Amino acid sequence: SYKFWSTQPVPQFGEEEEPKLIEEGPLKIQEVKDIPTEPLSLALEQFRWVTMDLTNDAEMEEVEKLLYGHYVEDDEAMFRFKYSNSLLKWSLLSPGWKKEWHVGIRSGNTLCAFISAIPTEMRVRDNVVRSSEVNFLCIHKKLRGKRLAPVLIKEITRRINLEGTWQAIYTGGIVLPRPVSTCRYYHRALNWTKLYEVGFSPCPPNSKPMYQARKYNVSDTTSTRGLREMEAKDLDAVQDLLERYLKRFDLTPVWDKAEIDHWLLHKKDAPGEQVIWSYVVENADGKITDFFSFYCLESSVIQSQKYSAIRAAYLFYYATDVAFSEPDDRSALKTRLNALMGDALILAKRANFDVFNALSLMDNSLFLEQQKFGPGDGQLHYYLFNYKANPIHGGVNKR
Ligand code: YNC
Ligand code: MG
Repeated sequence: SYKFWSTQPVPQFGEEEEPKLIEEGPLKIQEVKDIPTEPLSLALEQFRWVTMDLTNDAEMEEVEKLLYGHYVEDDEAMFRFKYSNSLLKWSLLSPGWKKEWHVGIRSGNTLCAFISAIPTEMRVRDNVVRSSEVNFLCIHKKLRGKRLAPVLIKEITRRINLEGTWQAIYTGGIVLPRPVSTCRYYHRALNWTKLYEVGFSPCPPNSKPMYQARKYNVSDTTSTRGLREMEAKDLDAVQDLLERYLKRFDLTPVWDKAEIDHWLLHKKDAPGEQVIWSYVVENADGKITDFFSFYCLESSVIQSQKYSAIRAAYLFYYATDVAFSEPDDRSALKTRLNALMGDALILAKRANFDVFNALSLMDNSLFLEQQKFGPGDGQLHYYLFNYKANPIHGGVNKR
């Protein structure tokens, strides 16, 4: 019943779902010379393809506005992701970004649909795969249900293929053929009263708002000795630590120095709002033993007199040496991660976040409960395009 997705090089439901191990790799092999050099035709006359120049403030603002009004909402349509200008720059102008991969459709002069990709290298178990990360698929609410999404997806596929890239990774809240991994969102209130007032956090029947607010109190000061903001001088140490830590997982990005710099290091002199918060732990010998990071993604509160947005911190990458010094000791790792994440909550609270979000991936199960995260209703499915792989438990992060 997936009219479009059944025609695409992705694993279909029903095939090879038995627990036997399959050989991993591409589903379909193609060559650049066979890829059309002209865009797909847009059946409807008023529509035309545009390549967005996101280094141009006015064009970036158009994308921001489209997403602001029409991007992802929760099931009850209470909240909608609100990507800031700086968050979009961080997400879409990452090292190696290509203008051709920022694709829009205009109707007259109005931007009414968008899809994007950035280049990235991913490791699926033992294979490092040149690939793209597709994100920000968005169609104006008035143009929904007209089969425009498949057209956007085919067009971005063509543009990615023209660069000799044949694989993609993408995520979504809906079920499509066929997730390689599925995670759940967890939320940790930092400003419980506000979350309650906007309808995000219910008050359990056996509790009272006052008790709930107290339950989610965090202390003012962090407790990990040697914890400080990450700086440019830490790039090598963080890259080395993260690379070793990520080897423990089956689906991860492979980042070079420029990507570590881009994705993790906040530039104090950069204009706009801060997007990424990264911290390291430096021990007495000057060695970096741990690091963690989170980024800021607000959600518009669609109906509220009092608040227009929720400020959410999303746990991003982290790593700790404890995983190697005590490789078989889950309890040592658990203790350390709880100390680090307890401090992350304090720092996020200090930076005025209302809630701290994390997914059920990496080693997060070791601290979610202890740090008072609760499961949300949202699931996040991970998909690979043109790559068959055995099911994966706990891998990448997304933005
Ligand atoms: C979705 N999120 O199943 P079938 S996530 C992929 N991802 O096809 P129409 C989706 N496909 O079932 P509408 C999808 N949502 O017939 C729907 N589809 O096979 C499929 N929402 O098209 C759907 N952003 O145009 C169906 O649907 C077909 O008008 C129906 O538009 C959908 O960015 C959408 O949630 C999502 O703006 C654009 O509802 C619209 O409803 C919307 O009739 C709010 O489309 C915002 C929203 C999605 C966020 C994201 C990741 C996107 C990944 C796309 C797939 C990339 C594949 C890899 C390509 C590169 C390959 C290489 C190399
Ligand atoms: Mg449509």
